Amino acid sequence: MANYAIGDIQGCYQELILLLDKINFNSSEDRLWLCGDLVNRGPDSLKCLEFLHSIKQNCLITLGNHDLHLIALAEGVSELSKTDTLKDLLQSRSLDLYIKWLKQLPLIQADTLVSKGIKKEYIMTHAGVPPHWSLEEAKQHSNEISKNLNSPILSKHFLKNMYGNEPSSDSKNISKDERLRLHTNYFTRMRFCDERGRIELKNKGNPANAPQGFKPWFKNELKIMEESTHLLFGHWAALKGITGVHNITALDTGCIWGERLTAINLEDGRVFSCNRVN
Ligand SMILES: [Mn+2]
Repeated sequence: MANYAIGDIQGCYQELILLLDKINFNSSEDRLWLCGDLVNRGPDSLKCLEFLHSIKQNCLITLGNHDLHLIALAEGVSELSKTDTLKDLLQSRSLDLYIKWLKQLPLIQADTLVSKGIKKEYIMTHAGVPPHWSLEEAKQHSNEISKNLNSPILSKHFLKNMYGNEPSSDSKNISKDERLRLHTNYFTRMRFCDERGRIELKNKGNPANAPQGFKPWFKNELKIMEESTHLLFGHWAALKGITGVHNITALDTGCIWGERLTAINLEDGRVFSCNRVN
């Protein structure tokens, strides 16, 4: 059995299939860690979900911002933007099945694996983990989001409320709606933050051009990191897979932007890539 971590797929179905072929993916024993943004912007979101749903027993998945946006569209609380490529998926007869499945996925995944002979705790989120959260706290915050997302009474309100960049930091004084929006932003949209977890969501570019007072989130001292911890995340294509931190791995290598889709074997560290087709 092998564990492979794969970056933002975003509807790049052809590249996903070519990549799985490259790693000799075996659905009877291998496991895929998918950091989210399974859909949108790319050409084949429907095919991606059909396929991933069919191998869901082999997948550990965390939700990304585009997956949450798809859920909001399906629930009728948001509207398609010009850059969304989700029309055929939203018209699919199987939409309800896929939305039900996606809603149950967490914002954080963690498991212990033996990598190069050493036991490691792998932790994955879509965008990152803010500096002031332990693993236990992050799991609680993920559970709170899931509970709201899966509640027939609270779901629509949660989805409508999740859009927006404020508040920018955690405090005991923020309301439940503000807390859920901030925590969803931490898990699924964060790039730059300061050492106390204040986020800046407007800047999407090169990590070297951090806005004043902010760093890439993974350059802060992180409460979640212990000696055997290894973090995995996607979302930030401009990093080109490079964090400069040995136990934090960026998985998004910009397939959607004409670059490539990447899989990393978590047991031996080998990296496999498939270039964007056409
Ligand atoms: Mn994303």
